Amino acid sequence: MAYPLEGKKVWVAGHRGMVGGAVARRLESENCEILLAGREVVDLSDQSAVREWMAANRPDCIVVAAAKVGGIHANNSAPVDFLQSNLIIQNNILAAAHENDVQRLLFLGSSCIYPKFADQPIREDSLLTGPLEPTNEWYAIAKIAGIKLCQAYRKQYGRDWISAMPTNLYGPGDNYDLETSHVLPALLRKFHEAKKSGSSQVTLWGSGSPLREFLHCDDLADALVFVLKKYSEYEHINVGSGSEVTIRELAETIAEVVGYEAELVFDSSKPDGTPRKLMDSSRLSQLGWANARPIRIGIKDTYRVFLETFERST
Ligand code: GFB
Repeated sequence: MAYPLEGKKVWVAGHRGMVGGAVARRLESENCEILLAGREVVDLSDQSAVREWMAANRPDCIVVAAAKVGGIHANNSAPVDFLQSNLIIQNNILAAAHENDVQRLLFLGSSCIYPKFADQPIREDSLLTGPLEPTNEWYAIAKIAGIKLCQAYRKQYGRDWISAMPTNLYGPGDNYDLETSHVLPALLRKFHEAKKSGSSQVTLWGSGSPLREFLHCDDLADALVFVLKKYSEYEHINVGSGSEVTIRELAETIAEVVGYEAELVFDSSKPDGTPRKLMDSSRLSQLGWANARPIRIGIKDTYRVFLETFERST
């Protein structure tokens, strides 16, 4: 095992987000101490606050799940936020981690780091081989900088820091705001609300033809804990489910799970984004992890939690 977690102090930075929350839940079944700190405890955009908190808490290991994230429209309309906030957060965490001699760190990126027209399925070595997708290049550049900073610390200081690139994610704790969310939570909410109001139509952005690969956040968390224990390489590692659907097919599956049929209307004023981004996760499967649940099962689980939480809070 490259890095046993037993007895380690593991800080999950960003535990209030969907991914960080899933990682924190998954770590409960490891024999480690989990450190969590909300924004009121440490503001990750404040370099001295991050330094002080880290010096006081001395983690052995950090999972960097803290980031400004959002769907295609949020990315496209707030480029400064997606580029600058992410650079600041990750730079603060990595610099303080080095100062405090943190042995092990896992940085999380996104499949949007790859060129818009990368060969499919996308291998790790496709990074920086072509132009990015314009709707999310700001976020992608920040994430590429994070990968490179981990590699730089590894090269210059011998740090055992790694990066993982998850595919499109969904699951409990997702953002359901229709302006800023990703497609899966948006469509879950739109079908649910159409069912409640009896509306005969549901509007989708773009053409419905782009392909996306989806992974449930609890499966991602399981894969990340696996990676944390087993992987120690300079190059980042892809984490995907291996199966993709068109946005239209996704809508049809969501309609079945919600139990409501409606006419699909396509809003062509909204962008499609990348036509396809299926990752090659064979590096991960060769290490021994390939355990993603089928999308229909994942959506059912997500809708159950949506009904229990989001519905009650609105
Ligand atoms: O999930 P999504 O926002 O992000 O959109 P990306 C995926 C596809 O679904 C696009 C379409 O083709 C959207 O046009 N879509 C259809 C919708 N209806 C809707 C809707 O109601 N809401 C949303 N949001 N989309 C993001 C990046 O790209 O993926 C981020 O912007 C990040 O940087 C993330 O990498 C994983 O897959 O296009």
